[in-house]
Amino acid sequence: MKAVIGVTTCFDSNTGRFFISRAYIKAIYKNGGIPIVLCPIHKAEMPFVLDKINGLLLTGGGDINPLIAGEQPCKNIGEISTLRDNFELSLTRLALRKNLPILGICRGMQIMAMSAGGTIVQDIKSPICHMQKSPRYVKTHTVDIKKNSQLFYICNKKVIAVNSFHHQSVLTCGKNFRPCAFSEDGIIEAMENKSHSFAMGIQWHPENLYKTNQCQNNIFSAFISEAENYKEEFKNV
Ligand SMILES: [Mn+2]
Repeated sequence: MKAVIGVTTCFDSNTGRFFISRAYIKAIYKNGGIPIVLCPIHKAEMPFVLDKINGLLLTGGGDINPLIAGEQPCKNIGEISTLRDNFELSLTRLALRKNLPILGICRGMQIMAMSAGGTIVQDIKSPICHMQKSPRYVKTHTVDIKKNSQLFYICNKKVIAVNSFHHQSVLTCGKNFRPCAFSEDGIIEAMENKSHSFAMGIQWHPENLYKTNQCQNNIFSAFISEAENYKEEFKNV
């Protein structure tokens, strides 16, 4: 059966517009999934929406409001949308409880960590550039993948090159998550959940690399395949 994948969107509070990069949509289509775009809804309605999808893709985008973690904003804080933050955090907590397959990309990985009680770094200090100015399909730094991780099994490589468009990163992964890839400066570049069939966070943007890189496409194919086989199972998280 085809998997319906709920995809979260960016929100521009200045113009009142929701928007999303087509690359996510195409990557889902290419791997046999059916994407549907999810806009923020009330918490009481989230279980109803989650019942309609087989997988959740948390997309990239702006920064997460530091006040949610009880922190003051640093000087380099980017654009934030508390509407989007609250929606994605609540939805992800519920999706984790249902064991719904979840792929979190860039900001989406950070949302996943926070929804599991993890923490993020507001502004990375590193000699490695994590906010590249090159086009999105250009790979600019390497990541080292932990052997015996789900990601290693998916990529079948120990070291891969990736693109990088983040100035925030995951500091602690949250309950049941563990880091599974690092850049050379020790930044967590991917994480996965030990007690979940597929809940993976990727700090780079595989949706801009999947066309030419088998390993990057495998991230989507593994996610969609889990979504196709998804059977609801409640977890005590
Ligand atoms: Mn990076």
